[in-house]
Amino acid sequence: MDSAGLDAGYEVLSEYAHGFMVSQVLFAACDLGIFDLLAETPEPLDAATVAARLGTSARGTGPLLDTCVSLKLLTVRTRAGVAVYSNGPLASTYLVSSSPYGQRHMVQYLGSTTYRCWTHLGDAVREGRNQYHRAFGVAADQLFSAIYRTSAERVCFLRGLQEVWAVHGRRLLTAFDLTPFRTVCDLGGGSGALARLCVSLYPACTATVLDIPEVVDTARMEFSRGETEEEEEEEDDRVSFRAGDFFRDPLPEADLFLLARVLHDWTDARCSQLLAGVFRSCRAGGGVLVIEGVLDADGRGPLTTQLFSLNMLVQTEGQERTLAQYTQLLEAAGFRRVAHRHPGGPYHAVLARK
Ligand code: SAM
Ligand code: ASE
Repeated sequence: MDSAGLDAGYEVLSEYAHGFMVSQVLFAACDLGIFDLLAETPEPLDAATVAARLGTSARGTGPLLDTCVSLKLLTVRTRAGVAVYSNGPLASTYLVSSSPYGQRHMVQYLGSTTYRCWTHLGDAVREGRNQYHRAFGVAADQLFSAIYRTSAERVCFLRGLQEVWAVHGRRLLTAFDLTPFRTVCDLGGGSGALARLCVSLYPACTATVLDIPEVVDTARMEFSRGETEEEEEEEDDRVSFRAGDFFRDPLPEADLFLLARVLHDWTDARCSQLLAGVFRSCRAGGGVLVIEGVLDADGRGPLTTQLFSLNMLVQTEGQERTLAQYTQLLEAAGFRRVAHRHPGGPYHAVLARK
């Protein structure tokens, strides 16, 4: 290799080896409240003011702000010879708490729980199992007992997971015309955010969110909107919660079952068990809509989905799958006419009919 080739290789290596630092800058800036502070103040702020308002050091704050500028999270200009900072469009849209598209809780979850599990990626690959025991000292024989170690952790997970639907939910739920399906059951529907979006997009439909009892309690207490606006109340009226175990309890009858980021938590055997139950409770002519990241046919991309699949290794019992793998699971359960849409973004929609 010539020296230019060596240098290019070194650059790529260096980017990979230091990639975690980029993540940590994002995590720290969110945690410290930099984006919220800059959103609250009408004027851009200099580093000394940011440090004073957040109670952080001058030595750390300036470099962190300037690094955020290089990452295009913040913008900087000079006012009376002093650098002043404000949020860039990316931060204003996705990192400010008050934004309807805010992703802060997911960033927080990735920076705490997920990051700690990833410190043990090598062990996970060696052993072929998730790393809750090493990372948190908790047994993981019941996966969601490990995921929901404390009520704070449960709220953090559910809050984080629902945020993506504000960005990608609409295009996934309209990738197929779901108008014919009047009763929808969102299995493992968590906070109920996707079910609420579904009834708002399809005014004739009602939805039941089935999840484990602690999640249903949390969803009712922390995520019911309690707004007074009529339209939202009416939407809330069309979403109900039901506590249960989707592996053991009879499922409610429905025209359409939603399975969003549920199958990827589980082994093929568990997925087959779940889909068999879904098939039994699905009305004739009904269907199941699977929303997941989907790997390329050869499993070698896209990179983001491959990383999500490694995340399933360190955090769950499952994996991300190809369309052929989802088709096989669905058809083995009795479903047919498997159709696929990728409206853009990290997730795909796979609709199969009974
Ligand atoms: N569907 C939501 C989404 O995509 O935002 C949440 C997905 S989350 C990764 C998986 C969900 O399955 C959690 O809400 C979890 O509580 C639920 N779950 C796990 N095991 C379950 C079981 N045995 N019965 C019912 N729900 C379960
Ligand atoms: C799960 C989804 C997630 C289980 C653990 C999880 C996510 C983060 N941790 O079903 C959201 C998806 N993002 C990634 C990186 O997998």
